[in-house]
Amino acid sequence: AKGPVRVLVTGAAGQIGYALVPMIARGIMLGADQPVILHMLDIPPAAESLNGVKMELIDAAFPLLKGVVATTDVVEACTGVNIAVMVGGFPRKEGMERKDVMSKNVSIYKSQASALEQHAAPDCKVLVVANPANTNALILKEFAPSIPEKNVTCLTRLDHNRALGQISERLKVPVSNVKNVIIWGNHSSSQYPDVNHAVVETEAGEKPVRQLVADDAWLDGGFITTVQQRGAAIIKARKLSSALSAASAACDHIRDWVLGTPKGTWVSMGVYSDGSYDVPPGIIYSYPVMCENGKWSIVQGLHINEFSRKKLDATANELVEEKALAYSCLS
Ligand code: NAX
Repeated sequence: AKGPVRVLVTGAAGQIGYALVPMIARGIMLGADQPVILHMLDIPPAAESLNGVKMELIDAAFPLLKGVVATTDVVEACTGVNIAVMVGGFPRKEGMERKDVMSKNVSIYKSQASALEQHAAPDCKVLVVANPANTNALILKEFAPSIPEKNVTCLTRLDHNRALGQISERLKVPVSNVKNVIIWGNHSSSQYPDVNHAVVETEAGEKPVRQLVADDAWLDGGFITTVQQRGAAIIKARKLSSALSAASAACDHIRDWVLGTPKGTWVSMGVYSDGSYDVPPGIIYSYPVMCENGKWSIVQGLHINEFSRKKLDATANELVEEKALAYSCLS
């Protein structure tokens, strides 16, 4: 039998945390044969609520769950973790400037970077969910220099799954038959959901999404804005931001990273740019990736047309600006 894997969830008393921890404890993230020990971190005002989540995890009697650490101590939370899902952060409140939110989160991610670097397992894989996700991940990477840069990623899988969902709804095909959409860039409204390489599995083999949809105006217009604005649409409908879909996407991200992507299929992950596709190096940028043996690699050689080029550059520029803003908060 496999030994338990320690999974940290920060912000575990929040809405995404509440949806995510039972998924992890049920084996959705790491597989039905993989025991887990959950480490849950939140801040002191949420300590009582966090303890309530721990009580419910005990009450759910999950067979794979071999232990629960619920704490407000970041060192205790990070000690020995193999996977860290960083959901905790400071939310943007009405009337707050972008710089103020950035400043709060940069200081959280700077200090949690040090705790992870010093106390996590040496091979720890990190997924940042909290916004601004790409830039929080970048700060974490910069302030945890001994964690391999390939181990620090951010979540754009929710956007990727939203894009799959939109194509599935439009074509009335099962979402599992749609693959290889791409989210490029920032997890913000500047992201570029790209279907130029996406396909649908049909009885007659794989067909390009563009050919089946046969509506370029929608694919280059309404489809893109729907995916970009989906988070806002959920808030409008639910009066709360996405939680179950975000939690599910976080599980998909880690599962594919650890257990591998199916042959011929790629997914979107925010990773440290190496300059692929002429994106500036030194930012965390969402790319199409394939995973094997616990490692991701950027899918190379895809043709980028002029329309896409502009969109890849615009979202890269936003990330370069966010990076500068984050550093100005540090000085
Ligand atoms: P909640 O406000 O419900 O939960 C956040 C939790 O983090 C709270 O319990 C809070 O006490 C805790 N927290 C705050 N500071 C902390 C710290 N320093 N250490 C540990 N915990 C801390 O927000 P929720 O709806 O769960 O969303 C969490 C984050 O995910 C937000 O930043 C949100 O913007 C982001 N999202 C990112 C998505 C993505 O695709 N990358 C999509 C969903 C979501 O909007």
